[in-house]
Amino acid sequence: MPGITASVPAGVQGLPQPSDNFSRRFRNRGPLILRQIIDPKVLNQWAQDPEHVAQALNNSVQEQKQKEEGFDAAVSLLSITESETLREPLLPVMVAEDTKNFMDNPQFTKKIAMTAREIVTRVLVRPSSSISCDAGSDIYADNNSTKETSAQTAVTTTSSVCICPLCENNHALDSDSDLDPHDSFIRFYYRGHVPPSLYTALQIPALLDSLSLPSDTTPFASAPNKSLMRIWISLAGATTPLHYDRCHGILMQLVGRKRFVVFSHEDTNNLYAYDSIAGPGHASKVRGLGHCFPFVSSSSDKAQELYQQQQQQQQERKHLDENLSEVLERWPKIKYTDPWVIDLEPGDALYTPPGFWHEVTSVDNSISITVPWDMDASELEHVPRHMAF
Ligand SMILES: O=C(O)CCC(=O)C(=O)O
Repeated sequence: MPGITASVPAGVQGLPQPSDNFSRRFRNRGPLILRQIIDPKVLNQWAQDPEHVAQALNNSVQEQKQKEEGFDAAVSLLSITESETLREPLLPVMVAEDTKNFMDNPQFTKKIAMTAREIVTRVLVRPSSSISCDAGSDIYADNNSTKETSAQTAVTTTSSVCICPLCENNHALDSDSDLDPHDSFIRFYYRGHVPPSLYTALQIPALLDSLSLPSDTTPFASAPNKSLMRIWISLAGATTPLHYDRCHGILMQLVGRKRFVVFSHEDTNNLYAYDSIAGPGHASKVRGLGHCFPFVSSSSDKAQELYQQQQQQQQERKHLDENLSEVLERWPKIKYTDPWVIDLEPGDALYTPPGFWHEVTSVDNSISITVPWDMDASELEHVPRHMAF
């Protein structure tokens, strides 16, 4: 690997082992993986009962709409059939012309409206292919005015054969398309609130209980900030670009796999952060990190399978190295950083401390939820000065 290696943070075994591990390990305030912590019954319901998911989303939207007036004015202008509009509420969904810029910011994404059923069908019932690997063709990194030209570059680049697991079976999104929500190749990301009905449907209190969080320690001594809790529903390949949050967060992975690339706040000076005046606060210009590191492949004791795995790993390696070289060429200071690469499976959870940078890529079609806790006053006193909190 040229110039940079990635490590994996401390892990905590999940159920059924009793665990005060989280409590003990939490003191280092780094990211923590909790493997297979989520109740398999809950997982099954989310992965295999699309009706349950659609219903939970519909209820959550109705509930949220009662709280907020006009959740998105643009929604009414969209070409959704009348019968759909009458029968089901519409959810605001982010679409991006590439897959690497899913930020809730009009500079990076458009909003379209889809019914919960449409979202669930695309994510759970009719799985789509994953993205192409165009790690080097960042289209919005420095200047939005490069958008048109670079989007064309992205499409050209996508025609190459990719081996990275994030890029298998690609269908490129046509950059000239009008981002039609019914286009089966459109890439979308739904990020929704988790109002009380969804909180119940997700059995969040039980999930949190199963994490054995240290209840005498900040932040877990107080209740999570429910207003910031989110459900994340994405197609394979969708990437939330590198950013950091002001809260402690636990992401629970319900459906599909997700890859995190995480950096400590100590790496901030080498992460090409936007300043919050010229661009989105708390975000970096760097893209495509998730495409630079190998995936852990399943082990096998059969000689033929092992041989095939080795061949594939060698090819992957070359491809990943090329991606990394492109990233380093464009953002050379990345080589001074120490990333953690974390691949989450359904049933896993990840704790990310405030101020830790993370880029998140959906390896498969994915559903996750995040539960945030606010920093307390004493933590706020120790926020590094170079970070915009
Ligand atoms: O899952 C994602 O795409 C992003 C999650 C995230 O940014 C977070 O957990 O803070």
